[in-house]
Amino acid sequence: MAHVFLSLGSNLGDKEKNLEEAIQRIEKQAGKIIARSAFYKTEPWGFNSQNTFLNGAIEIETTLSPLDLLSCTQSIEKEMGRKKKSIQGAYTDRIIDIDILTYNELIYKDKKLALPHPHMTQRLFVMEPLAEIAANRFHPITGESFAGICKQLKNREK
Ligand code: PH2
Ligand code: MG
Ligand code: MG
Repeated sequence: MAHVFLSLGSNLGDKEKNLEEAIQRIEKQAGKIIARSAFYKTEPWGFNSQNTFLNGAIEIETTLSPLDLLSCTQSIEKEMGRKKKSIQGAYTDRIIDIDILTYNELIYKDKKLALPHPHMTQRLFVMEPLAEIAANRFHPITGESFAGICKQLKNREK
């Protein structure tokens, strides 16, 4: 069994319902939900949009390999109606985004998937929900606790 942290985000439609539906589908198709954070209202990061986000994080237990888990989360995004991933490399509004943050302590990189998620430590909308459910877990590369990374991001914003 692998322990995996996932980040969830939605900034279109009924965002809360979208996150809830994603969690249900993940539980059915990927594995048991071990922990889930509250949902946080956040401003779009890295692109301009009128639509604020709702973000959350969950921990799951899965027997899927990292690449099978990626196929699974991508097909859930499609089932829920997500269309374009990006327009010319820029982020776009989305019904649902499911990102794999960490998979055990695995460090991995190919064309499709990089673990841990390469941008997670720069994004408060990822680290705040993650630190809520996994304060004392450690980033596989930097060795810092998720709570520590989150605290640094918050201090930087001040
Ligand atoms: N996801 C992005 C880019 N920007 N901003 C917020 N607030 N929340 C997100 O989930 C998010 C983002 C790329 O996936
Ligand atoms: Mg994302
Ligand atoms: Mg994504």
